[in-house]
Amino acid sequence: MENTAELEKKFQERIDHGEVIEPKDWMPERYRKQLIRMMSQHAHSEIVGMLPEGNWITRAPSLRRKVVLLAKVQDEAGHGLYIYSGTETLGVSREEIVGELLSGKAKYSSIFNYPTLTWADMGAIGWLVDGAAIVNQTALAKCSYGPYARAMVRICKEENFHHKQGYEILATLMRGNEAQKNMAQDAVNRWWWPSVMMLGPSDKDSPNTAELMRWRVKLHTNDELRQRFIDRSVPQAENIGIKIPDDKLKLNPETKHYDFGEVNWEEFWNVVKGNGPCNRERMKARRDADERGKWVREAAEAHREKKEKKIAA
Ligand code: BYC
Repeated sequence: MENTAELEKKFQERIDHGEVIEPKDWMPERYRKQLIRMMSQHAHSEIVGMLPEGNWITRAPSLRRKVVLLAKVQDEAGHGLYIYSGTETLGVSREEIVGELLSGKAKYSSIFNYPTLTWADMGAIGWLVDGAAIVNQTALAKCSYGPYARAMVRICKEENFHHKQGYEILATLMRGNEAQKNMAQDAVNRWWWPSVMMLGPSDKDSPNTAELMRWRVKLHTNDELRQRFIDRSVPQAENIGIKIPDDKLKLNPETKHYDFGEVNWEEFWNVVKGNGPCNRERMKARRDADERGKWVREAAEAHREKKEKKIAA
């Protein structure tokens, strides 16, 4: 019988050789816990993330826009469900992880605590929020835990569609009249910095990164991904005449990356702690939905019990 230290050593060797860890493989308890934390928070973000955009389905400016937005919001539900299923492979139940969201113990992404004030916000979310998510999730598609990595492959394909539809909304508005251009610019002014923050605290304030990188759950640090997101987004903004609200943004000829201004980390932590503009509203929406769905769960349970009794008889 191998002791824990030997098992941990072998586990780390598997990780270092680029092997994929599957649910029935031995894994350190802390690896399991970290994945449950990260994956469940990711799943919650997908589900809570349906709310800001769901707000505009009934007010989409054309039938085409409504159909596309409906499909996108529905995709987010699907993402949440794959990731919840992936999390369950680690030995926790759906009820447990959803319960942690509803009790306020588990987090979800800070970005979804901002309001969607105009139609242009649908463009800014698709372009910036999905854009930041793709940068993060393309790396997660190569992470060491098989079920999470595989879920990310499909999710990234759908996120690319979301990113393009958002960019197309903004590009269309930027070809419109002054009011439409101003609306697009105003949306980007409001969503840029929260999107930059969404990639997580700066590396010096990120307690989980070192451990997650050692286990190849994270392949890059938060700051590395933030830089990648900014480098990709600036030329896209220039292409359609959008100005990014950062006076310090400048291509550094030496590093070939964009230098950027100071992130307001006080705002970020304030939102993470539950004091953003829409935290209370989002949690209320999820708690109300849970309450409204109770009878369906009870009916399904009663049906299961009846079926089991029939089989046993
Ligand atoms: N918001 O040590 P750190 C989408 C927390 S949805 C809130 O760097 P880690 C979409 C962090 O949890 C896609 N909290 O953590 C859907 C930790 O607290 P705990 C969402 C944040 O795990 C609908 C503490 O701060 N994507 O695409 O190494 C419509 C210290 O942070 C945030 C994911 O969830 C934040 N932004 O790195 C449109 C990706 N950032 O848990 C689009 C999966 C940090 O110790 N997650 N915190 O109490 C990850 O990649 C990583 O967990 C993070 C954080 C980069 C987010």
